[in-house]
Order: sequence, then structure tokens, then C-alpha cells
Amino acid sequence: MYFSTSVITTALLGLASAQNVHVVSVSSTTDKTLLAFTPNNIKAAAGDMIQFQFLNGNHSVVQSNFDNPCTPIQALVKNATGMFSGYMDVAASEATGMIPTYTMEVANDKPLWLYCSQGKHCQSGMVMVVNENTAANASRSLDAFKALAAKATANLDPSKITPASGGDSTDGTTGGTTSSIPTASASAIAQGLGSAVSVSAWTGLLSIAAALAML
Ligand SMILES: *[C@@H]1O[C@H](CO)[C@@H](O)[C@H](O)[C@H]1NC(C)=O
Ligand SMILES: *[C@@H]1O[C@H](CO)[C@@H](O)[C@H](O)[C@H]1NC(C)=O
Ligand SMILES: *[C@@H]1O[C@H](CO)[C@@H](O)[C@H](O)[C@H]1NC(C)=O
Ligand SMILES: [Cu+2]
Repeated sequence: MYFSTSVITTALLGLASAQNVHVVSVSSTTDKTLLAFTPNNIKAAAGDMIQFQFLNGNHSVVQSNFDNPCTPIQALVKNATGMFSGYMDVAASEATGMIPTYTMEVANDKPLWLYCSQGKHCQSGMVMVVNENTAANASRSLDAFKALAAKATANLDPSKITPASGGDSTDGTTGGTTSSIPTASASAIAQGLGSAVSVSAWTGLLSIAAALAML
């Protein structure tokens, strides 16, 4: 898709007023073996965006629920359309100087439990939470989720599961958009890790705006 600079700038300004973008690194540029989302515990308001930047390897982001780590939510909850980034193989786009991204909008302030469905990455701790709420239930912490994940017998690929025929449809589910950004931008943005990065701070990073404009 082609966006002229003026269209992108308009989109950027349009979003700058209201939307926060939280950047999450998937693996690492310096440690190719890192099986982690960084940061792995973020607070985001409804309407905020989360952009996963795939820095190395071949990983995914999949939504589960707390009690069933390493299992796609659509295998647990009837009619759920849980988020799944697809597998993002960084090597495939590295040659072009781009890294793949997956950007999603946070639907509500309920906890969102996420994992990587590649190999045994989920069991190895490649999990995260958005809006952990231990005040509502002290058992449902990221540490407890990690401990459950470590014991999971399988790490399930969302494209290879049987959709649930039952379950509680109150879990919040959401979707996202894939794109790619120049590798140089990714490292510049990485300085914003762990904080809510305002889109307005990114003026000049037009490829980011293009990614958002496609949402
Ligand atoms: C990435 O991982 C998925 C799932 O294991 C696999 O199907 C796919 O072939 C891998 N991509 C590449 C380019 O190796
Ligand atoms: C779930 O999906 C089925 C088939 O598309 C539909 O008939 C049913 O009404 C849906 N149930 C709910 C609770 O949305
Ligand atoms: C708190 O969470 C645990 C783990 O999911 C669950 O077993 C328990 O029933 C929950 N407690 C309440 C009061 O909902
Ligand atoms: Cu992974």
C-alpha cells in the first residue's frame, strides 16, 4: 500500500492527540537466543496500541487465558477470535533492512495473556501480560502464569487447533495488523521500552505512521 507523505502526516497528527503506542520487543537484536517479550508486563488503556517489533528469530504472539497458557483462546472459548500475529520470520525480511511488526489495539482493561507458539518458547517463559490485575485475583500474576506455562504439556499453534464448542465468552479478544519498519527505526524506538510512547514523539518515523494508518 502506498501513502504519500502528506497522508501519513495527517494520520500521524490524527492519532497523536489520543493514542498511546506501547512498543514490545520480541527477542532481541543483541541476543538472538533471547526467548522473551520486553517488557513483558504492561499497563494499557482501552484504545491504546501495542506494537510488537520482531527483532530476531521466528516468533509469534498468541492470546490464551490465564489458566491455559500455551493454548489459543479460540480453543478454550466458543466463538473467540483471539489475536495471533502469525509467525514472523525476521531473517526473511532482514535482507531488505526491515523488521516485521504486529500492531494491535487494546480493546479493554481486562488482563490479556499472551505467549509465543513457536517450539517450546511458551514453556521457556516467552509469555507476557497486558493489564495484570492481582488486586482482582492475587493468583493471576505474570509469575504464576509463567509457572503454569513451564508445566504445559503442549505449545499450541492457533492455525492447528479445534475451535472450542463451549466456554465463557466474556474474555476480551482482539485483532491486529502486520507490517514492517526499517531496522534503524526499531532501534531508535527501543529507547521507549517500558513506557507508553506517544505517537507525537515519533514525528519523522513515517513508516510507523504508515503501519498505524493501515489499521
Ligand atoms: C517459522 O515457524 C513456523 C512455525 O514453526 C514454520 O511453519 C515456518 O516455516 C517458519 N518460517 C521459516 C521461514 O522458517
Ligand atoms: C457462535 O457461532 C455460531 C456459528 O457461527 C453461531 O451460530 C452462534 O450464534 C455463535 N454464538 C455466539 C454466542 O455468538
Ligand atoms: C483466581 O484465579 C484462580 C486461577 O485462575 C482461580 O482458580 C480462582 O477461582 C480465582 N478466584 C476467584 C475468586 O475468582
Ligand atoms: Cu518465540
